[in-house]
Amino acid sequence: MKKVFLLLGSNLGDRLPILKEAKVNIAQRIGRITQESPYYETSPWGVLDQPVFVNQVIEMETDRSPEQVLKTILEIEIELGRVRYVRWGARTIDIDILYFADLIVNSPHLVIPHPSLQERRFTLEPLNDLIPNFLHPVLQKTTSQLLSECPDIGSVTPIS
Ligand code: PH2
Ligand code: MG
Ligand code: MG
Repeated sequence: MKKVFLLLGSNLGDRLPILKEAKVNIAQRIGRITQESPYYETSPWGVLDQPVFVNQVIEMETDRSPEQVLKTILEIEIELGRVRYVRWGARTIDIDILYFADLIVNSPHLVIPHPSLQERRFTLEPLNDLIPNFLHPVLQKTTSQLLSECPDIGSVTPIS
């Protein structure tokens, strides 16, 4: 079993029910969800003129390969009606692999750890809730170090 960390995001439609539905599918088809961060409302990063996101990081365990997990994630995104019009633009559901245990993957379709993780407060805050001391296998820094060095000033606010 490998520990996998996924970032869930939505900024179109019924954001929270969509994330919950995504987790039901993830648990059924990839593996058990073992920890969840709070939900956060986060200001858009990259393309600023779009609705506010809901983001959450989940920890899960799986015996699948990174490629198998990616394939299933893409299927779940499509089944939940993913629409995406532009890069970094609005979408109903986005599921990204942040870490896959301490594996390093560099293939044309899949890069792990997620290459932008350290630039995004909306990723680092919920990740830091779960694994502040986990060492990024490439950058060799903990989540809390990455968070304290992150220049992103976007807002990340827990939903009560
Ligand atoms: N995802 C993006 C681009 N910008 N901004 C926030 N706040 N949250 C996201 O999940 C997000 C984003 C591309 O996947
Ligand atoms: Mg993404
Ligand atoms: Mg994605």
